[in-house]
Amino acid sequence: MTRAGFVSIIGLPNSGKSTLVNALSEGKISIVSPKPQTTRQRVFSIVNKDSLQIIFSDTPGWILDAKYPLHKLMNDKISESLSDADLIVILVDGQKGIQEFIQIHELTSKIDHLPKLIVINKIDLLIQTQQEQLLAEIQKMISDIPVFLISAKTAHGVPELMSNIENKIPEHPFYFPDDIISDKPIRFFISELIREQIFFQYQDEIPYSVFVEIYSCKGVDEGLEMAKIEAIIHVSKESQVSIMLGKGGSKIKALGISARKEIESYLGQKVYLGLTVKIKKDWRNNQAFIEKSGILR
Ligand SMILES: Nc1nc2c(ncn2[C@@H]2O[C@H](COP(=O)(O)OP(=O)(O)OP(=O)(O)O)[C@@H](O)[C@H]2O)c(=O)[nH]1
Ligand SMILES: [Mg+2]
Repeated sequence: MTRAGFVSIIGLPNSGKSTLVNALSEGKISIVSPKPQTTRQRVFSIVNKDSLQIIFSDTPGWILDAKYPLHKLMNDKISESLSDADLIVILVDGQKGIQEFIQIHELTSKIDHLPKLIVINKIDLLIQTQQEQLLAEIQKMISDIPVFLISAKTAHGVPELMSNIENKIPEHPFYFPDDIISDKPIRFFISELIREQIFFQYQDEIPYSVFVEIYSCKGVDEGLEMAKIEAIIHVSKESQVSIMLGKGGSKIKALGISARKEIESYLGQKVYLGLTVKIKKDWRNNQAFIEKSGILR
């Protein structure tokens, strides 16, 4: 008999959800950056082990003061991921202390029909007494949910968490063929790798103001010498075009080089990457456009 199930990782922005999904999947599925609100949509990472299939659902961080339609739609993605979950993993940034736990606990306490695990992350940044104190404070508030202390970054505590998750997966036929690792197409991962580099190389509003569209993607196949990928980086206002480009095109050139390297190692082949910058005025406020374009799909 096979077992299969959906596990939703939820938490506030920057708590380490994508890092954890990557650690549990032993591979890179989700992009990670030091800035909050990196993940915009729900990303499945599918782990297959003999007769067991676990589908981890990485979600955007819960945005407490959703300002833009984009933010509201990101919150909707979290609700969507809870609707079909078999298990919820509530991730808390241990460095933020009990306050972050209280916030996420308030948001999730209404969900009482699903099993939950509480995971305190980033314990590599806490000393032993801080870890013990936080654990005690949490256990004082909830007594019926297991609590794990981990570091998604160093993988400390991750194998124990994984085996606990595995034990909670119900008997069910596989939901996906056993040779695929995500529900998203290659184009999605390519656009995410470019967006990840934008998070690393640009400051302030820029990473939040862009979306990356792959409009041409040819020759993606490890057997071929080179893939040719053309991407458009859409910004939301005029002034951001020159910031994206940099003096004499220096910034976009550096972005192209680093994104190409990431894509090459992801695809396992040489890549030509063409980048173009365009304006899609104020797109984050344009709900119809966000829905139609598939940015969150
Ligand atoms: N020291 C330390 N840093 C961590 C750990 N886990 C994640 N981080 C860092 O925390 C930052 C945010 O990690 P992400 O995985 O992008 O967090 P997220 O919850 O997916 O963020 P959003 O998608 O923006 O909601 C990154 O700089 C990570 O490297 C950890 O266990 N220890
Ligand atoms: Mg993320």
